[in-house]
Amino acid sequence: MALLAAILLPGACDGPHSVLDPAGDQAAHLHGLLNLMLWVCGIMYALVLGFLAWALWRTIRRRDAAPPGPDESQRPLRIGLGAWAGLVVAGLILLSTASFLVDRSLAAAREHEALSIRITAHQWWWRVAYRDPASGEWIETANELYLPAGRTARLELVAEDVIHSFWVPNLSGKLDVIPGRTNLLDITPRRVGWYRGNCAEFCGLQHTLMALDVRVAPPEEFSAWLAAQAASASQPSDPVLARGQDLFVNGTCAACHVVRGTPADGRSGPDLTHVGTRRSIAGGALPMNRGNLQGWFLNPEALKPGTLMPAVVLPSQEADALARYLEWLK
Ligand code: HEC
Ligand SMILES: [Cu+2]
Repeated sequence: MALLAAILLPGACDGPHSVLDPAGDQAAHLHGLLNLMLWVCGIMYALVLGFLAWALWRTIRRRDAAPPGPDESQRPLRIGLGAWAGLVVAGLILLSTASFLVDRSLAAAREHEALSIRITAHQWWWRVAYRDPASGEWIETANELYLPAGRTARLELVAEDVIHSFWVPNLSGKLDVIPGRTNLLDITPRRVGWYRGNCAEFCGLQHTLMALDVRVAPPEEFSAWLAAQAASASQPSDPVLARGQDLFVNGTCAACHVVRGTPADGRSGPDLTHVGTRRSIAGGALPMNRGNLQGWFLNPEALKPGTLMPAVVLPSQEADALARYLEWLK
């Protein structure tokens, strides 16, 4: 399974990614429905094959016997056909009812007071914004979604450019993310862990490198994480880090990226205030570490051809200082 996942799922977001292993209420409901459909359809299919085999066997056996007389009763055939039709109708009613009830249960969580998280899909990354419980301000991060276990989160999904689709198979079904409208998806995660999410609708060249790390955290871990994300970046005292910050703030980077606590306030790229805390970079393209950060900003095209982030030309010492600064942004 792990090998198969490694082949099929590119990039560094490597948590579980399966509808067969639900870790939240909505995924569990869908999994139940899937199981019911498999059983009902499986049994029907087995019955059809069984009757077919029986009919063939009867025909072969009868070929040598005398042909049936005109007076042979049609009653068993009629009863059999009637029973079969009844069974098919009952199966269809069962499946429709179950599907209707599951659909209702997916919508039901919407009545509770939920944690609102705004997710904006971009080519090819996810902007994730939380409302700070202390200040009421929006706190942003990217390509990483933290959810508290046992509490319903309401995801407000919007797209900035083209149609995407949000999908974390272990937690819920997929939902299209459409420019110009907000789609709501409720998730009630139960099992603590890391999961893999991704874009499930072809959205351009780098669609496959549009994954996100999803962390279902115990409530205390979630609150601590949110408080840490809400803080602005601090001022580095180390001269190399200070040089890195200077390059960032006064270079091109600041035109597209925010680092709260510095003058960098560009909005077209991911918020990098705490980029060093993330598990991967650029939509799960690479694991987070200093070497990968440097490789990324020196040549993003090499990794994600078509990406909207331009390369930067820097002497190696400066590139190193910039990468150290990004890694230090915890
Ligand atoms: C024209 C706008 C633009 C400029 C200039 C720019 N970036 Fe980006 N950056 C982006 C976009 C867009 C992404 C998301 C790309 C993707 O994943 O496809 C990104 C992604 C990143 C990421 C990965 C973030 C994450 O959460 O995965 C890092 C790190 C980064 N940029 C650093 C830099 C640095 C350092 C500079 C300056 C040398 C810079 N960027 C200049 C637009 C820009
Ligand atoms: Cu997409």
